[in-house]
Amino acid sequence: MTTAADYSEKIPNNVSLHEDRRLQRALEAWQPNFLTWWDAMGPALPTQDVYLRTAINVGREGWAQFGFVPMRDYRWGIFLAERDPGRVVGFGEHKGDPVWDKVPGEYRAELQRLIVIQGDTEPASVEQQRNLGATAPSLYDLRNLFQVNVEEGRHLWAMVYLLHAYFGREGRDEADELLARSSGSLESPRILGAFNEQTSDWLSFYMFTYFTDRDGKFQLGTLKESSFDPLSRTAEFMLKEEAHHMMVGTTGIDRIVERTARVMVENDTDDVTGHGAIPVDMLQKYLNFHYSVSLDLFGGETSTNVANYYTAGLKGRWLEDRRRDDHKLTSDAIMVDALIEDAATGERSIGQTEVAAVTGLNTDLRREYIADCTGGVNRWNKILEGAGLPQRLRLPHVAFNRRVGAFAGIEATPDGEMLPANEWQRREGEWLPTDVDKTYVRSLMRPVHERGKIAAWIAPPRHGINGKPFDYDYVHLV
Ligand code: BYC
Repeated sequence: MTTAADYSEKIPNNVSLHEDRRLQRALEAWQPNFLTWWDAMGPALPTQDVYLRTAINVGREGWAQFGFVPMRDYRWGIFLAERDPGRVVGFGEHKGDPVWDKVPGEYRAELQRLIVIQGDTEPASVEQQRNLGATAPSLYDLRNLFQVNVEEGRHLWAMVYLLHAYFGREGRDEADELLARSSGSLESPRILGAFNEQTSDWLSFYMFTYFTDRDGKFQLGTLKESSFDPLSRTAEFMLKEEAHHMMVGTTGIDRIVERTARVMVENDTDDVTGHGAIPVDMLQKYLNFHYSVSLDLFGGETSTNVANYYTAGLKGRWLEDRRRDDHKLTSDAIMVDALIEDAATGERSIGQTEVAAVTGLNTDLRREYIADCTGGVNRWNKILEGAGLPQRLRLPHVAFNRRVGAFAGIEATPDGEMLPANEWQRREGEWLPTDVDKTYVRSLMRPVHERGKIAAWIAPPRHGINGKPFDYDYVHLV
């Protein structure tokens, strides 16, 4: 069972940290490094305090409390979901065995790698969002940005705890490295592609929290299935916080589409740039970008890594226990997206090919993700439809703008037609944000830090946070 959350300690936790003095000391030694990183790479806008949610326990009810907190004093804690003492391995070759409380020697390297990759994304996103506070469209949005930032910080703590507690000296070194790499750095970049991209405006922020945080949801969902129980319990609790991040993205884009639609109708024009709103075709380009770089985060369509992770019981499938098969997949097959070469002519085309189910598991997860993303697009299209407009947003083809996996070496249109490189270069600006688009979006990013006010390119939210109204003083600036 979990112990009650101990909030009196330097590092709030529900893992009885005080019982392991060595671990406690190691984490307390890492804490000032974390704060130094936070000061240098975290939110740049100076604030007095922010109306924030802080995780305090893991129960179904009352797991978090709300209140004004100076961000630097946020209580970043270590919380694992309650232990299920009867839990058994749900998939792979150890299916049915009791889950592991320690790291099995033979899987040490793989588990460490998964935890490091997960951990690396958390500070990366904080770095990417560092300067957004200066151009927030409202205090409500500013508060949500900071909420996301502090919780990504907590997710970093979650992974650092696992590295310190279960991976010895190497784990401690990796925890240090998590603070040493930085997003976009040439010498020492973040591990995964999307986490080195810039998030320099709020449209990108909402697209990121919709599409990239959603990769987080699905990856954490697979880690929640892990036979390494501490990882599973950590991921389970992180998913709770993650839901808010996706709400920020979903409703953020809702509100932009709503504003655009309104300006289009009121002025009877598609070109809303003269009215300070963001045109639908520009929204589509930002969507295309964030969606395609997020598809890359699922790795190759076929992967021996993922096959090994699954067979060993380290990383499961999305909602593993709802799958109606033997959860071992030793003789199953799956169709995956692929570049097919015609044996006779050598001509290549976008198609599908059959592979062993275990090697196709990145595709399986990516498809779950795509289905989930469709939900957002349908929502935004309902807003356009409700306004009586014919425009619609859509997800581009899986081969569009890919840098990882089967389609990394080709170019394709959003409709999935292959293009020669020179044609792609000529037409890329039709589908991805151009410098002109980016300059326009950035020109809209003027701070609105007055209580109850909102920028002209986005509609106000329907609800405030924790029952508070939109015009609440969510952030006290210095
Ligand atoms: N960029 O076998 P392959 C989140 C590497 S987001 C650069 O095809 P695999 C969050 C790969 O590492 C969730 N490199 O793929 C969101 C491998 O390198 P090694 C983050 C890439 O291993 C918002 C090689 O290419 N969590 O939480 O089956 C805000 C061959 O790879 C990329 C996780 O991802 C890329 N896009 O799958 C805050 C979970 N893709 O090992 C937070 C942990 C692949 O040969 N990670 N590579 O040197 C994993 O499960 C897997 O490592 C991946 C890749 C899904 C990322």
